[in-house]
Amino acid sequence: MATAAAPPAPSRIAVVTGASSGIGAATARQLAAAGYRVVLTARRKDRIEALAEEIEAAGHKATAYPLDVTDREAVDEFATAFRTIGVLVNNAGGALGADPVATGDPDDWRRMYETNVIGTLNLTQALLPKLEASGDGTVVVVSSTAGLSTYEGGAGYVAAKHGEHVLAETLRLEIVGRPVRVVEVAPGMVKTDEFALTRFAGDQDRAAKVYQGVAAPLTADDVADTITWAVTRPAHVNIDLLVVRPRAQASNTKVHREG
Ligand code: 8X3
Repeated sequence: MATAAAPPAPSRIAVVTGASSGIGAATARQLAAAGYRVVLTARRKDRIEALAEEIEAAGHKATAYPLDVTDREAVDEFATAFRTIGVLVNNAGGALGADPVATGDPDDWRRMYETNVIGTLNLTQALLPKLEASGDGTVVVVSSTAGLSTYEGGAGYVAAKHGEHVLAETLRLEIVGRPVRVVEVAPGMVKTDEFALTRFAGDQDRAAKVYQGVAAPLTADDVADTITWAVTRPAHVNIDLLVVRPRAQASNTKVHREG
């Protein structure tokens, strides 16, 4: 029988990137409820401050720190605020466009690589010494099922998410023997307020079509739940990779739609 995970010591800090909405915000709420002092980072200061207030009002610990994960200088400065960190959740990122390879915008591809891969690299490099200093750290990479197989119109995003997947797999090899786990959570179809809308530059109709007829796409809370579960396993248990999809989605290209 697995040993129950001990609740984290009150000083344990969990840093969540992209905490202003969706999976990041839900993860911050759930990790705070699990006993972590959460540090919310995102570019949108007002959003993370409001969320930190909400979490504090619920009796948990939260602080907001505005941060652009692609700004390495700012990330290094952020890292100086901590002596040790228990958990880093690399969630910031997202998709831009769904054009075929033949016509995709190279700038979208670059931006996706920057936010998803370099953003994760920046935070992981800057905080790894702090995670190690905690004696039991966890790096979570929130990738995607797009990091494991491709689909038409997805190449720019798929390439970036494959990059994140490779980062997680390689880091796990490189730091084995040190007290830091590397966990990858790869969600499939998750209906959040912003993911599809951002992908389609605010086009509500195109965004709505992503989920059309799907009885129950995953919610941000479903994914936050899997992240929190993985993080709160006993320290010797490393959940390498969790693939999470709604029941209606058998693969990136096989989705059951009603009507
Ligand atoms: C989101 C999954 O199918 O839109 O990461 O690429 S998908």
